[in-house]
Amino acid sequence: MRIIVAGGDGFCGWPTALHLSARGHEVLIVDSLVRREWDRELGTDSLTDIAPIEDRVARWKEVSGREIGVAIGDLNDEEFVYRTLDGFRPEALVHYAEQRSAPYSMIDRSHAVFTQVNNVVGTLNLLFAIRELVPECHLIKLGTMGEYGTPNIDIEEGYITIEYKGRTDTLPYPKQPGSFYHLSKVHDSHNIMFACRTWGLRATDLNQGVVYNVETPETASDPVLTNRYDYDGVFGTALNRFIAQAASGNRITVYGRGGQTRGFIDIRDTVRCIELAALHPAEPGEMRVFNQFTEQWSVLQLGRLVERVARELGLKPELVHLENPRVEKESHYYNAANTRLRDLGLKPHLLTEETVERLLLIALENRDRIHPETFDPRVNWRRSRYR
Ligand code: NAD
Ligand code: USQ
Repeated sequence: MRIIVAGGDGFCGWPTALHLSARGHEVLIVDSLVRREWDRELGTDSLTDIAPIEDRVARWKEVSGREIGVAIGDLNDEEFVYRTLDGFRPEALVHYAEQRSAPYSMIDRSHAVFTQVNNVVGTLNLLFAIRELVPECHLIKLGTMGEYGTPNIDIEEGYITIEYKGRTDTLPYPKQPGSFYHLSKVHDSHNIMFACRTWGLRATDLNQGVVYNVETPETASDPVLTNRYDYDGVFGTALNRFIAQAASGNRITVYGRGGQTRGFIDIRDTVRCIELAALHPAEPGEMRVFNQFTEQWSVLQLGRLVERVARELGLKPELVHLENPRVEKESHYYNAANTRLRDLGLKPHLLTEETVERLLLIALENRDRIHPETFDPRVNWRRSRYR
């Protein structure tokens, strides 16, 4: 299959491009490399030393004999988008290429506006280009579990059947996102649903949970293929961040009471989910929604798990409850469906102490690269400015 991986230089996109290439698909990475610029803007860096994209694909060709194409450009540049889709004629397009940090979107007005324009306009450009150039192409779009928020009822996969005043309908599940970033994903979902309904496009919206771990068999096969690992207060996410904190002798920062419960997924399952979605495309006119996570954890449970495994390795982690910089429920009901990807054949890697230990060892190996001053949360949802 000819597959574009938009955002293929990023944390999820790079291992996905390798996974698909290793399985014989013809892959084109599309990326503006803007994520590397945000590191410079924030004074942050990947825990792991990541090679430039040109070196990455050159080494992949040496170790695998397979070629991955690269098109550097911005999805907000419509001419670039049209030219790229016209040249490659994708059968599937995996869309990861967005600003994905909730704190980054909450820094101030300009970061909120940038996030929504970057994400919503990029997706709109793809929808129009697909309609005009490759209407059969299956759009595989990364959404987020955070679109749903934390309602006091079970979360379904995208749609809910409601009986109201004697009538019944299946409608989009209500959305209560918790940041301007998460809102951008809701706006994307609406635009994609409209494009499928109106133009007959086919799309799968993958509402992914928080991704942890860093390696896949392909990224671990050579140092130049190493994947990105974010740990800072803006781009770092719950489990990976706690690991870097514990390994470097810094505090494990649970925000508030820590009862915030989310869906989590191992990066090795992320790449497999994308492949499963590509191999089983949506029908024309259909926007399918799959909840892409494998298990639920509260952040306090994760913090305690990291603390325990770190102690077994002889480290002296300290778990603290910080005043929550976000506005979110810290104790709530959470029960989300996630059967559709399993029905397609996903066999989850559930979180084990061995995985936590392996991640702690990776963090210890890269300890010199950690900038402790970037751990503290510097973005506050209430004040909306960066300090
Ligand atoms: P990332 O920031 O590591 O990668 C995103 C990539 O997209 C970067 O390489 C960046 O340069 C590129 N990009 C951004 N805007 C672009 C644009 N306008 N044009 C071209 N390229 C652009 O993010 P990630 O962690 O790999 O996440 C990938 C996707 O998965 C995102 O859409 C995110 O919302 C979603 N997601 C991520 C997680 C997670 O825990 N990491 C969880 C759920 C959903
Ligand atoms: N949290 C802490 N301590 C920390 C960091 C986070 O307690 O040091 C808490 C947050 O307050 C939140 C939870 O952990 O309650 C998750 O935060 P996160 O930063 O790990 O994840 P989030 O902001 O939700 O965003 C990440 C990705 C985003 C993706 C989302 C999936 O950055 O791209 O969409 O996970 S989901 O959470 O399902 O929406």
